Amino acid sequence: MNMQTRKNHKPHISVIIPTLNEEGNIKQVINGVDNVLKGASYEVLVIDGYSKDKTVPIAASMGARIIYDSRGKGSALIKGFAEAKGDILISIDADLSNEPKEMRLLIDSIEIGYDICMGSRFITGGGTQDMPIMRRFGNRIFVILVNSFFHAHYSDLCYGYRSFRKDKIHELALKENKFAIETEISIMAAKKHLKVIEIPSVEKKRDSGQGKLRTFGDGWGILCTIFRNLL
Ligand SMILES: Nc1nc2c(ncn2[C@@H]2O[C@H](COP(=O)(O)OP(=O)(O)O)[C@@H](O)[C@H]2O)c(=O)[nH]1
Ligand SMILES: [Mg+2]
Repeated sequence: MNMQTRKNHKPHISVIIPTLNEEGNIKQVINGVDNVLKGASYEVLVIDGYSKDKTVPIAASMGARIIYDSRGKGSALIKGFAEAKGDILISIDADLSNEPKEMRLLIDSIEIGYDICMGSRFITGGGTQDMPIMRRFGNRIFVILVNSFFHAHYSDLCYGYRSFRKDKIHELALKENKFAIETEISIMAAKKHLKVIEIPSVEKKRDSGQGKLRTFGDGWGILCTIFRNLL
């Protein structure tokens, strides 16, 4: 491919949004995505865990493709990755924690040659307003473990605002159904020596509704994932 062709080739982008009872947020999330991607070629996939509220009708009325999954956030993302038609895949939460305009950096990073771009709350320019002290502590410990066991240099781990080169995603052979999915992605990316870049990301407070992550239950799951991958 010569430079001219590359310049003219607009990548197709798939935005993958896992949802569970996000009726108070989903409209604004999709609006935010639409605003930033105006003029680009893209699709929005909502992978819903059988929400009991109006999440699905709202998302469908805004043109999102709806896919159902009953197992958890990880399983929802894996299904989204498999169904996505884009060259660049973006995972973004449905609770208004992630700033849509940061997608520009997520997209650019893949376009300039990285395989995965990970938002990080813990490098200059990043931050979080949605992380109680125990989670902050747990995340830090997990970062240290993953970096030392898998020879990586991550600054953040349990954060789902990321982008991926589509043809690299199958190399990760992802299996985690729950909240350990981000950890599994980071570990597999290190094991497969993928080209990873971190960009600063500011995580805002969840807007409406309840967070589903359980600090201790899911923290234990993440720890198990780290040690299982050592074997
Ligand atoms: N499909 C699906 N999505 C989920 C599930 N649990 C959480 N999510 C979504 O995953 C994203 C992150 O969840 P959240 O509860 O905000 O986790 P936290 O930010 O880590 O506390 C949100 O968009 C949720 O709606 C689930 O079981 N299935
Ligand atoms: Mg959240």
